[in-house]
Amino acid sequence: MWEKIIDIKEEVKVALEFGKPIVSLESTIISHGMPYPENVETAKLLEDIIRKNGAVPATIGIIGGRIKIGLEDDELEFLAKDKNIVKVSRRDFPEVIALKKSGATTVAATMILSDLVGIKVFATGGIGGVHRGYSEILDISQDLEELSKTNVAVVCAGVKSILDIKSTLEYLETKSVPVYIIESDEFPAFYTRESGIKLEGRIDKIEDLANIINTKWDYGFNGGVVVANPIPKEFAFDNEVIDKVINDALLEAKENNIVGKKVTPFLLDKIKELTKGESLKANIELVKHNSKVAAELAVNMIKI
Ligand code: PSU
Ligand code: MN
Repeated sequence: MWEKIIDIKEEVKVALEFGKPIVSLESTIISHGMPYPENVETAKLLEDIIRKNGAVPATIGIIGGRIKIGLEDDELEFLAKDKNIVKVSRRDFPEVIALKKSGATTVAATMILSDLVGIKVFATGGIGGVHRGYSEILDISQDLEELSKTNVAVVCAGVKSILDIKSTLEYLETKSVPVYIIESDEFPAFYTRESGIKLEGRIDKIEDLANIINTKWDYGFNGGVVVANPIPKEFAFDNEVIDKVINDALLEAKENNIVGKKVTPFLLDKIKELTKGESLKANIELVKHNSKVAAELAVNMIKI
């Protein structure tokens, strides 16, 4: 069924055919995570970084009900600019396909499509998770459910403290999702290298990580892998500064009764506003770094 609605960009098609390393990228970060024109500039930059590091980039999105594995420049521009792009996670696929809508794929949706065509490594900024106050309002991202069953390694800068990071990590453990951290003993919190949570799973050699992930899937241990890559020191925020900003953003979301899939984009936008754009700069730098590490991982997974 899927073949009927999927278009694979030539560069990606050739890479798949010849077993070359490929890294996928999501589009929610473009449509709902960053403002124009920084979003489209960043999207193109990430593709270049992946190419420079020996892999082929595949930015994934949905245009008029068709699944695009690798977006052309005009399609990227459209997803970056148009105001009616649907934020697509697992449950939204039938609607956008049937009604021929255009959609930006979340971490969950990008994992589904990556796996479908055989892409094993995916780079993004941050994954969704268990929201703060979940005991009152049960807000848990579909990203976590997807990580529990879909064979894709997601390179991210950890989890933002708009979320309950501890509960997110417990949930991942419950769902048997391995978490690895690049060159650190502490799980990173997106804008900062620290979250106060020390974990096992430190990786100092990317070959080791590639070996572990290949082994996981070779032996049938299905499901995703979280690769947490701390933001480079020079771009990291001060813990106290970002904590205050996030608390203010959370308060505003509550006051404005923001619910469902609008919560995360609302908070990201508020954080950007409250940091006067500094958060956007950090966001761009960390996702650049993640793209580089993801390309290295994809290259090593093929070498072994
Ligand atoms: N976290 C970020 N930036 C993002 C997202 C999350 O720091 O852009 C996006 C990703 O696409 C992620 C989605 O998959 O939000 C999660 O949304 P929700 O919390 O509604 O599941
Ligand atoms: Mn949610």
